[in-house]
Amino acid sequence: STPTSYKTRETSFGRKRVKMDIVESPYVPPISEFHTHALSYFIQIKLSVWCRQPTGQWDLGSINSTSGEEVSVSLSNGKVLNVPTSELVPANPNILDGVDNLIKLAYVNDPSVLHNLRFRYSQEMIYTKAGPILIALNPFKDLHIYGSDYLSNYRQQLVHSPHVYGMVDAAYNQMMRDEIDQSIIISGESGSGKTETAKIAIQYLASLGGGSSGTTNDVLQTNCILETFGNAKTSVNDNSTRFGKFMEIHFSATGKICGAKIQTYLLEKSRIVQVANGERSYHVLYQLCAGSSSSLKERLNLRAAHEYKYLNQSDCITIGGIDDAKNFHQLMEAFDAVRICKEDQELIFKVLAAILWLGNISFKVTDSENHIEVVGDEAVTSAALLMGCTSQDLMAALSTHKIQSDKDTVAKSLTLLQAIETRDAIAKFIYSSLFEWIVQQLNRSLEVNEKHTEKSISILDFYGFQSFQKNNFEQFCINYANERLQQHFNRHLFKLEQEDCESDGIDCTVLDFGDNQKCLDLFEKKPLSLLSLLDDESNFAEASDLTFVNRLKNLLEANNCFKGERGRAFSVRHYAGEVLYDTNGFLVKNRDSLSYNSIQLLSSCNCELLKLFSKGINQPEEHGNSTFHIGALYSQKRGVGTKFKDQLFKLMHQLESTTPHFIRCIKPNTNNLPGIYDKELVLQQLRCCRVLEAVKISKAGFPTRVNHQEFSRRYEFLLSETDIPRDPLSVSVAVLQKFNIPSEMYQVGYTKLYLRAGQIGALEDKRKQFLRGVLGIQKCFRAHQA
Ligand code: AD9
Repeated sequence: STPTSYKTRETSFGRKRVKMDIVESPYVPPISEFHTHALSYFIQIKLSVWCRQPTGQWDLGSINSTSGEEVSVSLSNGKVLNVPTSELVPANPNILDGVDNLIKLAYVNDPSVLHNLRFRYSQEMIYTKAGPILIALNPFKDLHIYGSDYLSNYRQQLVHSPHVYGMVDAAYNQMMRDEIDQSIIISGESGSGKTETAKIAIQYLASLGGGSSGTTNDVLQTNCILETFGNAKTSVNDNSTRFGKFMEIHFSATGKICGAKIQTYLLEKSRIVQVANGERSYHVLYQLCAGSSSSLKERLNLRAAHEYKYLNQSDCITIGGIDDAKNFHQLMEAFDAVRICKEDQELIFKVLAAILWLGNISFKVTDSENHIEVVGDEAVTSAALLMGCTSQDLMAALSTHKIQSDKDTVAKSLTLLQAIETRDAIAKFIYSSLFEWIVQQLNRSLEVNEKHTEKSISILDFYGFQSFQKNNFEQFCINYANERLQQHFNRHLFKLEQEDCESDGIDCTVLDFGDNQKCLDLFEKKPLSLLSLLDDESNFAEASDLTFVNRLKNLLEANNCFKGERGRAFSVRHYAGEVLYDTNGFLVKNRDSLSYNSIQLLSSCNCELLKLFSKGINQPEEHGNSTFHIGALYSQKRGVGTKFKDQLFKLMHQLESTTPHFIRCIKPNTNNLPGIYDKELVLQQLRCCRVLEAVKISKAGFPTRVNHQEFSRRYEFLLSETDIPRDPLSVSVAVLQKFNIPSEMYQVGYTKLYLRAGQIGALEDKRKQFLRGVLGIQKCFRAHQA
């Protein structure tokens, strides 16, 4: 392609207005779509195209001829199809197969990106860059790409292929060089590899920041403890993290780890009392039953896991290849390592055993209205003993509801459903409080020494966007968080890129792929938002999920991200797609409080931990005339949703002050098997994390900037002597033309050449090839002479 004209125009360059020469090249087909007039170009030089089959699958082919909007295509399998142009997108030349950064693709579209990732995956190259993002495909098998040799190769920058090590190394170097905190934001759906990736990142940091202090080991042990208490087997992942985790790792001026801080979000506490078939509750409960010594068992009156209802309800007690007893010993070692004393360990185990026994407490219906009394068996005596209360007090708390009227207190019997809810609410409360308390202890043990800490690298491992057939309160919170994280991502990629270009005076249109502010407003903009209305309704004892959803339908229709659906449902247009939420259980989950009786019980217990936990409760007010309600009446309390929003704001604030690095984990198949690449599944995940858009934005930018003198000095020799122009600017242009760099890949500034990502790499390859050729000729020549 030869440039047809030089156009001089004025543009702002920094603060000065300077004249710039913009090169206009002849026609090159658009990057992602076909227009009819592009087709002839493709026919002319026999370029490949991707053709969408009626099944939705993309096949490779080439265009034979066109007639109007229809095109005749020969597919690679020999078939000839007539399809409308809308079913075609350009394919990349073979030479680009398996590029390590998607921005090196000439054409960025769904099938090309899928093909490239698949090509790499089949060769066990699980990491690929997408502009600044690192894509990590779960290999579902151990690859030999980790460990000390790799650590040191990346450290010494001997290898450059995309890898978590490479990304973390870059973050570390940036931290040391610019003295700016860094963050590594890992996202992806369940089982995609987030937790493993976070561990690989921590492993790298540990290897850098090691040294003599025990802090590095503490950080690793902390991870082990968190996993034991916060991970569980689910139907998709044997070791699924059931909470969001933000770990700040602090470094001293010399770059050694000197402390850490953990924050956790949204622990799935319903798992304690309710486990779906084939899944498990939290690992620690099975480990305790399997691995405790006989004396500990005796002290806790502990049985085998299958004897506890909370554990045996799902018909899944063990996990293939996992030794719970052995892991229990590792847990105790980890506790020792982070200096959680034996007394505290015993307390923790006691509380866990109390939860297990609570779950075994059963009820007997005593009348036709389903009122109950507690069955006074071993479960009650064991739970009461472990909790440090009398069996009578425990039974009373689980079977009656005290109503305080003006004069005296009346105890009313609970129905079966109410009693079960009360028992389960206590168990969930105890476990989640225990989890928080353990996190506090870990933070104390990892304490960041303010005197030594200089800078930090944080790692965020958070649930990815979720859209199931039925979505509940949990998905509501998780997707809201993802909406915030997405905004952070957009801002970083899009706004920064734009600001940069504008201040450099370069004519670059940064693609805007939509702002999700409207959806965030729907969640959080007062007074009429999903979260504020949820809190409002939660404060009415008479409110129900139905009154809640009706208020949403009446008040939020103006926001076009909201849509009222039939019955108790509504849907939200998220950045990653529309999600239907069923409000069933929203109010109870948002209130998340205990009955007055339960709180009284916990605060009267001898067990220090339970007493402590009861102090931190969102106490419902004692109120006359109230009908039974877990949590009774509320005086304008902030619910789980709003508290989570506050936590999230704090997190975003922290992230804003860091330089972010994004890792998107992708699950290539749902069977957790190596070597299987399900294109549809991968595509769906790429869409959820907007990888394509990010690549397009990065491609739209001009990250490489070289002044004409430097550029011409390096590449001039590639031109044949007759066509070397005199001035450096013209040399630059001639080199670009000679190597057919498409005009959309560069802009020629007054002093500098602005190149898109990947272009300099391509020229360097040409340069190397050329030099190799020259060396080869010289060798031949010498051999000949000899
Ligand atoms: V969940 O949201 O916690 O349910 P994650 O964290 O996304 O999920 P996880 O890291 O637990 O997924 O990975 C799931 C499984 O994939 C692991 O147990 C490993 O068996 C497998 N995996 C993930 N990444 C790697 C890897 N880099 N190398 C080998 C891996 N196996």
